[in-house]
Amino acid sequence: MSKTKFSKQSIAASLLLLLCAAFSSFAQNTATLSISGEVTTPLELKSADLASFKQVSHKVKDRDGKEHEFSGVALIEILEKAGVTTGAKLRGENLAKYLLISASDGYEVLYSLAEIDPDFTDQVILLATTKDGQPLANGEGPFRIITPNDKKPARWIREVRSIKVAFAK
Ligand SMILES: Nc1nc2c(c(=O)[nH]1)N[C@H]1C(S)=C(S)[C@@H](COP(=O)(O)O)O[C@H]1N2
Ligand SMILES: [Mo]
Repeated sequence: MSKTKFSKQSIAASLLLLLCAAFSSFAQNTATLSISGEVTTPLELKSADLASFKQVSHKVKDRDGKEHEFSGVALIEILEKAGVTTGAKLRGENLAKYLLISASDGYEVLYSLAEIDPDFTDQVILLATTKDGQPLANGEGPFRIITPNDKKPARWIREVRSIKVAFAK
């Protein structure tokens, strides 16, 4: 009689790997992005919620000079949905508002509203959900900001969890 090929240990290890993979994909699909602060409609978005927005993509070089195509939704669209002062309303005291964007690792970056608004700039800042056609991996997604005109990618914040709109004073 030949002995069975798979030991109990290797079966247990495989099951554990499968469980981990399932959990990480679950975590990616359920991670939410909250938009709060100076908004009329606070939002809690999951990646599936972004499918109904117009999809935009950018080809950009990463810090190693490698080109990647990111796609997702223009950040301004999300802000408009939340009722942030954009367009004709982005004047006077509203020009002193900023976005504080925070990631799950504690990393934070800041943008002013005028940097994002199409009345002020042609740059389309992206809330990306895919890279080279694949959903953003754990550690990068499900949401990442891509700012094509920044000369270095330090504000391309990975694993975005919250965007707070506030007055600077
Ligand atoms: N959440 C998070 N995003 C981050 C960072 C970080 O530490 N945490 N580092 C930034 C910096 S300094 C750079 S250079 C780029 C690096 O991007 P990469 O990991 O895709 O090469 O990510 C940016 N986004
Ligand atoms: Mo960096």
